[in-house]
Amino acid sequence: MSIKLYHFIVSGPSRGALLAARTLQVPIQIVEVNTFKKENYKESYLKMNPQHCVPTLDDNGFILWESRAIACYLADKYGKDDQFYPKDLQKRALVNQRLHFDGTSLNVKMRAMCAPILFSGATDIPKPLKDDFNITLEFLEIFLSSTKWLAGDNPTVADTASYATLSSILAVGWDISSFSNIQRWVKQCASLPGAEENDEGARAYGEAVKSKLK
Ligand SMILES: N[C@@H](CCC(=O)N[C@@H](CS)C(=O)NCC(=O)O)C(=O)O
Repeated sequence: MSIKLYHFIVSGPSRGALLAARTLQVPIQIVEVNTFKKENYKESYLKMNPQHCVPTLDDNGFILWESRAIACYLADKYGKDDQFYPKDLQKRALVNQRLHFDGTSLNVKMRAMCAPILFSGATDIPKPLKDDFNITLEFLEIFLSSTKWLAGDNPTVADTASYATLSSILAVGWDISSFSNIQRWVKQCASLPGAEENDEGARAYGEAVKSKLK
């Protein structure tokens, strides 16, 4: 009986799923899949996940990918209480809203800036993309103006996913000095179980991007 996470430490989504597992204290066996070396295209991996992305969870034969779906599944199945992913309909809906904000805005916009540098030979980030990302951060700043964590008084799957994303761009050197709520929240997240491990991967991501910037 083992729960495996096919994981690449450089990948924000992969770190997001692992950070959720660490916060929930779910024992996880990590299987490294280095996407820079195209290990995610091996036949055995494609058989399990034809979408060839990391992370992928194997919970005793139950296979699941999409980092946020993995985090929610782990919280529902292994959470000792329902704080990390509430069962109450409206509390959960708010967590889902913040979680989807990460999945459809924060992370997507960060990738739009960094993927061309990592994979397509770009050497700088176009100003419109930078401006757009800062607008997204303004929303995050507003969310954090009324609550300690993204969706209330305690950390949830929305925080672990968003922190995995934000820590990557912070490691690239993004300036958040004008966002005081985000700064406070980043400090809180840095004390979550598993945050150090996340930050190590974020630094690797940051170095990979910075090494290709002009
Ligand atoms: N929405 C997905 C994104 C997963 C994703 O794109 N992972 C990247 C690494 S950050 C990957 O595996 N890229 C290689 C590929 O898709 O072939 C999630 O949150 O799990």
